Amino acid sequence: MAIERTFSIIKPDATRRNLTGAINAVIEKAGLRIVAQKRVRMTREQAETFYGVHRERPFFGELVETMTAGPVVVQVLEGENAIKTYRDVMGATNPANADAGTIRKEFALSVGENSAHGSDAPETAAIEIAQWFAGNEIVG
Ligand code: 3AN
Repeated sequence: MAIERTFSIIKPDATRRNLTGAINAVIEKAGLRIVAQKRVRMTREQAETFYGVHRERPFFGELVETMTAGPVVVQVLEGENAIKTYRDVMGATNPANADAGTIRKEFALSVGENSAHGSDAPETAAIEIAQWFAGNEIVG
């Protein structure tokens, strides 16, 4: 399996509760390397662009509100099979359905405030990484 990169967001519900380090510990324990990271405040426009694929979904407004409610930590994670590995480490979208030990089971508040985002495919990972990081900000 080739080394892959994925894009991660530690969401406002988690930064608000001072969980960045705890989530990073889960990420690193899973064998993923944090090769880029910065704390930013998403603008409404950035959140709408980022989640554009969900624009027609009934929860889109709530999603944009939630993602702009406080600071986020955007990250690039690197490792073998990083996209699937991180999806497994995050757990199910709804924390009620997430497995024990996953980020969402341990930390998420609800399906809307579910603490972490991870890319779902190589194509989206590339687009999401490019939205938030310049090439020289990623140091593998
Ligand atoms: P995932 O982040 O697990 O890939 P998606 O892509 O289906 O899940 O949804 C993107 C984000 O939209 C979720 N992380 C969550 O914050 C939010 N979301 C998804 N479904 C709902 C819902 N039913 N109600 C509120 N927010 C939702």
